[in-house]
Amino acid sequence: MDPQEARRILDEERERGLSMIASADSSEALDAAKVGVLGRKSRFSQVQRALGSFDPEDRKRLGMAANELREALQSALDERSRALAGAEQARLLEGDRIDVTLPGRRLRTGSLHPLTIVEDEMVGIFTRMGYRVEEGPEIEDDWHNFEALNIPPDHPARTMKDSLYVEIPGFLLRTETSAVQIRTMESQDPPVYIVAPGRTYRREAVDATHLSVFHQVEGLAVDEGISFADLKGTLETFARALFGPDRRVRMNPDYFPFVEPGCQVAVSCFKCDGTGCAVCGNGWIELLGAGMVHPKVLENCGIDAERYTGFAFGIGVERVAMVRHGVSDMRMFVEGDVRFLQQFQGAGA
Ligand code: 2NM
Repeated sequence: MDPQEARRILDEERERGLSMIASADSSEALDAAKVGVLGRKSRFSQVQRALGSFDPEDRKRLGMAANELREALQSALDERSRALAGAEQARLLEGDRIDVTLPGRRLRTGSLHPLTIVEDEMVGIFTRMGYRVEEGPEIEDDWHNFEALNIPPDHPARTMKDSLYVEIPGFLLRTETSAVQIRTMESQDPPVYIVAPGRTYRREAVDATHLSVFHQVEGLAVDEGISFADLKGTLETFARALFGPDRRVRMNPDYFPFVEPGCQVAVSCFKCDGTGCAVCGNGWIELLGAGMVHPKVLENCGIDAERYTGFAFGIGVERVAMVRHGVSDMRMFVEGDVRFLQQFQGAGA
């Protein structure tokens, strides 16, 4: 290569390089253009390598021209690079554009199930009176579910008709939470003041007032000198906490094998105050069963029935929830219809 040719190449490379740089439309294309115009294999580098063979005058002149061209190309590269980066940024911003004035999407919050709300409320009334909460297994054995509760082998509650048996002989789904009270009396000495909330099972046709899976809150107080008057006062306190301070409690004799005497308990109607209306019919709302714990039940649990007496009661959670919230059909609690459940949004929390 002679000086004339070097000069010509530099002139051509200026023209070719600037146009390649100007037409690069991505940072990859720009990188390729840089290699093409200034890289080791470029014609520009060939000129630089040839400089050493020129005489001093030409070497100086063409060396300066080459430097000047490299700087020109480099600044064109830098400028193009900035332009491409700016365009890229603008494109990303356009794609990511958000409207901060749009209203947010409303979160769909869940809520407690109405039965949970009512059960919590019932349990809370008793814990505030000093009762502790006890829980137990939903699969029970014959002893805890029947035998210890003074339900003899030929009692109708024992037959396949009323109970749901599991495949292990001698075990069944508990038909009431009383088994929890038995377990507690077996393992703890009096005084015992407990409530046992939980799920219970009966082999029963489902209708507006019956479910085969339902919930109870049962209570038990065993101490020296516990009387029927204590039972009435306790249930009165419960009824007034749940349905208002003016409620009265009525007790009618009833039979349960595990209590003696036993009674059916009704509360004066919170709507008509006992005169009779659409909510109650005759002024009274039957709510629960109760009684004095049978001495045989105490003895079955190793408690001295000469020294200790006790009362017990069983309350249906579904029944209370229906009365409390004006629900006409018990099946509503288990159908999972969101329109039903939403009406309890925010309650009980
Ligand atoms: C009821 C009615 C009356 C009851 C009795 C007991 C126990 F374990 F102490 F014997 N627990 N629950 C009872 C008494 C339950 O439900 C309607």
